[in-house]
Amino acid sequence: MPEPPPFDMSTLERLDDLPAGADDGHLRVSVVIPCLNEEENIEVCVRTALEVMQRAGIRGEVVVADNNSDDRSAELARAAGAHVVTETRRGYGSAYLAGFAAARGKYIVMGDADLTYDFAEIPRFVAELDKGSELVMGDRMDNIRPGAMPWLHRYVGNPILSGILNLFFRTGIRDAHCGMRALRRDVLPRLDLRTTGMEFASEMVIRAGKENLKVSEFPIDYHPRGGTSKLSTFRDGWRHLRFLLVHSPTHLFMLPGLILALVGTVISTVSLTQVDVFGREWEIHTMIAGALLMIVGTQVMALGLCAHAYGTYFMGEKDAWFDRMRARFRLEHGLLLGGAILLAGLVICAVIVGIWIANGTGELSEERSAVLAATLVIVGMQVFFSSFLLSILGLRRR
Ligand SMILES: Nc1nc2c(ncn2[C@@H]2O[C@H](COP(=O)(O)OP(=O)(O)OP(=O)(O)O)[C@@H](O)[C@H]2O)c(=O)[nH]1
Ligand SMILES: [Mg+2]
Repeated sequence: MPEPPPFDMSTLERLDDLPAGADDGHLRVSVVIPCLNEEENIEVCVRTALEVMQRAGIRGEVVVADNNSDDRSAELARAAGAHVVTETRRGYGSAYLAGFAAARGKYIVMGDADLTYDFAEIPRFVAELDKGSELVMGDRMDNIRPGAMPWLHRYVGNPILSGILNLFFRTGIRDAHCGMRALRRDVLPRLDLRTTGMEFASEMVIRAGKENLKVSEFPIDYHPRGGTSKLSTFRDGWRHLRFLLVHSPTHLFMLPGLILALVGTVISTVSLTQVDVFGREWEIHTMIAGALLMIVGTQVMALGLCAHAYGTYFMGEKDAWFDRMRARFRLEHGLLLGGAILLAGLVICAVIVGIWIANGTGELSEERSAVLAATLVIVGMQVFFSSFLLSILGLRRR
């Protein structure tokens, strides 16, 4: 990024008598910059942002959310004309939440304090918001300058995490981790952002999708960073992945649980019916494997239903699938289903005891039926008691 022309401090429109976060109808843009030990870069970032806005005739401010830097970042940012807020809790998300709380513009433009993003793009982001977008995302993927993004992030981390994000949440956003973006400040209450780390980037995109915000995306350049990176490949990658999983009970529990239970059912049926598969019959060990999968599968699905319930009742999730299920099935349906499965298992147990008695209580070789009976009893009890747990979760729903 070229060194910007000197910025004339007298044109700064800092309205320091306004409380942080208060509305000022005339301030159009707050550029919010999270900053942790960026003394090499912060001054240029702040000056460029202010200068670009001044030139474009945009009445704006720069808010630097300093993450309690150990270096001179805060002092340099202040001297360059930024409003500096300090957030002692570390983390990209924590820094942004503090910066957002202090921002007063109608729009917020976000960008790192590391010279990777070109703040000359600010007016383009503002224009997109003016056209009606509520969240505007930069897309770096086709314009990554040499040395700007490590190979592992470019070809592995980013595509995998963005792919999973779109598979789970269907946002259609190509570069979900881009740090340069813009949004209307009045959508923040709807986004209700909470995460403290790098996963904040994903949270914003997912929440925007769930709230049906009008989102647009356009290509921007991504430059090599000044100073040292604060991103930790595996820790931050895992935080993103973990965030995606815990916000999608369908993909974390329901689909894997369903697949396990179905595969278990097929395997058990093959063993029970003694049909020829791959040129041989499959005996008791196969039956045990099938039973294991059926039990684990139902357990995982039951947990998934509880997770859906919790999300719908207490986290304000809009979950059409769960709502349809709820409209169709009541506690008593679950109890009847669980009871019926349990009863089927007990009947098979009784038959096995009957055979044993008929054989003079001597030798007994009903292993596969016994495993089936045990499986049905376990699954029946799971369904029965999980139905009660689901009902308990709904007692105090909001
Ligand atoms: N990771 C991290 N970044 C923080 C924190 N607090 C503020 N930041 C700022 O958040 C921005 C993003 O961090 P970067 O280190 O640039 O991470 P990145 O953009 O994902 O990775 P790079 O490609 O290396 O720039 C920078 O401006 C940091 O100074 C924090 O606690 N952790
Ligand atoms: Mg960066």
